[in-house]
Amino acid sequence: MPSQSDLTPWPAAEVEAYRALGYWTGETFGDMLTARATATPDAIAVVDDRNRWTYAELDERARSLASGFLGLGIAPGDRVLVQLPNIAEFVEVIFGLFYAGALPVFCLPAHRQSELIPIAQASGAVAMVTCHHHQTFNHATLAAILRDHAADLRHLIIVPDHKRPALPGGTHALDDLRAAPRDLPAVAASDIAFLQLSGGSTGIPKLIPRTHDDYLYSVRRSAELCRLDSSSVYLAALPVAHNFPMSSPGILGALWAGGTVALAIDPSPTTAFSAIQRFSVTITGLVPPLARLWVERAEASTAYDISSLRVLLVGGARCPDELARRLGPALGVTVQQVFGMAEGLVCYTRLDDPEEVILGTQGRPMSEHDQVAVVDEHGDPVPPGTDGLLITKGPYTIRGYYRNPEANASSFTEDGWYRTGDVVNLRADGNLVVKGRLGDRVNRGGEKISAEEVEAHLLDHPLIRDAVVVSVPDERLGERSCVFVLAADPATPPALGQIRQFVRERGVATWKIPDLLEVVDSFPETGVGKISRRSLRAELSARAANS
Ligand code: OOB
Repeated sequence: MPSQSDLTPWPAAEVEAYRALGYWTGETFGDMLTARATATPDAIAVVDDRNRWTYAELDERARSLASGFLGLGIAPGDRVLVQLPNIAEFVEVIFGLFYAGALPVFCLPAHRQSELIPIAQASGAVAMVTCHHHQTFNHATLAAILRDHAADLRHLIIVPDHKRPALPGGTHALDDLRAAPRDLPAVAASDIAFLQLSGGSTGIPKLIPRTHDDYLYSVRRSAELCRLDSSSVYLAALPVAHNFPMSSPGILGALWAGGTVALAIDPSPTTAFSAIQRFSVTITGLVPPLARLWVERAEASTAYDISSLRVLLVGGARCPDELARRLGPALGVTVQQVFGMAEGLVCYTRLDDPEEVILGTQGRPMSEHDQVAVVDEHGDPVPPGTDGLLITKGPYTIRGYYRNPEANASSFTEDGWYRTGDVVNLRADGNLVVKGRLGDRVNRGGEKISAEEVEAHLLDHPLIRDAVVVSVPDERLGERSCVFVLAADPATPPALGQIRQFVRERGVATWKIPDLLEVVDSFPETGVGKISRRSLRAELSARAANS
C-alpha cells in the first residue's frame, strides 16, 4: 500500500470543511461507475471506431479486468503505468484499476523511454498497460525496454493489434486477463486514485497524487459548469490521459453525468469531424493550435455535419483573442475557455458570461473555495490589476507531489499554496488573464517542454559545449523552442538537423525536439551571472521584428 506520506494531506480543518460542504463525498470512481451502471445500464457509456459499450457492459468489463489484475498479483495501492491512445480500452482499463484499488499512472502515447524510465522508477510501478502499435510506433517493444530499466516493473499488459498478433515474450494480452468477477477490495475515497504527470519545469518527472475525493469533486463541478447531462456526448480528441480531456469536464465528467464518451484516435479535423457526425458529439476540448486547424477546415469545407457540437472548451495554452473570436461562428459553438493544471486549480469562463469575458479572459476558478492570489517574486501581493505570479490552494489542488520533497520545497509555500509559475492578471470581476510564465518552460501549443530536460540531452552532443533552450513566439503554436548553442569547436558548429536527430534518438516525446537553432559565441548574463533567458528571448523577438 502507498504510505500516507505519499500524499501530503490537506489540514484537518479543511478536510472537515470540504466534507461538510458536500465537496468531498466519500464516493470513489468505482462507486461512480457502479451507480451509473445500476441507474442507466442500457445507456451508451463509450464509443469509438470499433466499440460501443453500455454502462452495464463497461462496468462488467472493468470488474472482470479488476479481477484479472488482482489475479496477476497487482495489489491495491500498486502503481500501473497506462500508456494508451484514445481507444475505448483506455476507459475499461482505468476503471478496472480503480476497482482493483490500483493506481493508474497516466502516461501520454507520445512519451518515449527517456520520459517513461524516470516515471516508472519514481512511481515504483509494478505493471504497465500499453498498446501494441500506435501510429507506426511499436509500444510493445518500448514496454519491454522499460522492464529492463525499472526494477519493480513485472507485468506488461498489451492491448493486442489484430493485424500484428505477435506479442513480445513475457507479456499478457489484455483480453487474456479478463477473469470471472470476484470480490473487489474496499477502496477509500480519501486514498490516492491515480498519479498524473506535471506539465513540469524541471527534467525530473513530478508525479501528482489525486484522491478520489478531491478529483471527483473537480469532475462534478466541471460537469455542472459545462452543463453536462445524460444527453451529452463528450469527444476525447486530445490525448485522453491528459488532465484536460480527462476531467475538464472530459471523459470522467461525461460519465459522471450519465452521458457518452466518444474517442477519436487523432485530433485532425478529418478524424474528429467524422466522429462528431457519427456519434452526434455535443462537447469537446482542444488546445489553441488544434482549434485553429478545425476553424480553418470548417471555414473551407462543409463535408461533415458537425451541427451537433454545442460547446468547445479551449485551453492548455493561451488562446489568442483573434482565434477565440473565430471559434463560435466557424464551428457553431459556444466557447468556454479553460485554464487548468494537473496539480489542481481549473478556471472556466461560464457559458452565460458576456462575450468580452468569454473571448478575452481565461475565466475564473470553478470552486467558491478555490483561493487564488497574485504575488511578486518575494511572495508579496501585487496591487489589484497588476500582473503577477499566481498562487493557489483549495479543495482539489494538491499540497505536495508524490515522493518528491525537493519539488515540494520549491513549488509550495509553507502554508500550502501551490506556486503555479503562471503570470496572470486578476481582473476586478474575478476573471484571470494569463500573461505568460515564469521560468524555463516552453508551452508548444499545450505540450509543455522543460528547457532543463532538453538542455541535459544537448550537453551530451560532442559538438556542443553549452546549450540554452528558450521559447520563441509562434503564430500557430503560440510558442516554439529555440536552442542557443556554444559550439565545442567554433570551426564546426552543429546543424539543426544534427541536433534534432540526436535528441530524437534519445527517445523523447517528439514535441521536445528543438524547432530552431542559433549558434552564438557567448550567452548574455543576468546581474548575478546566470544565463539570461530573457535576453535570449528578447534577441529572438528583435530579430523576428527586423526580418
Ligand atoms: C493543462 O494542464 P497541464 O498540467 O498540462 O499544464 C498546466 C499549465 C498552466 O500552469 C499554464 O501554464 C498552462 O498550462 N495553461 C494555460 C492555459 N491552460 C493551461 N496557459 C494559458 N491559457 C490557458 N487557458 O494544460 C490543463 C489542465 C486542465 C484543464 C486545461 C488545461
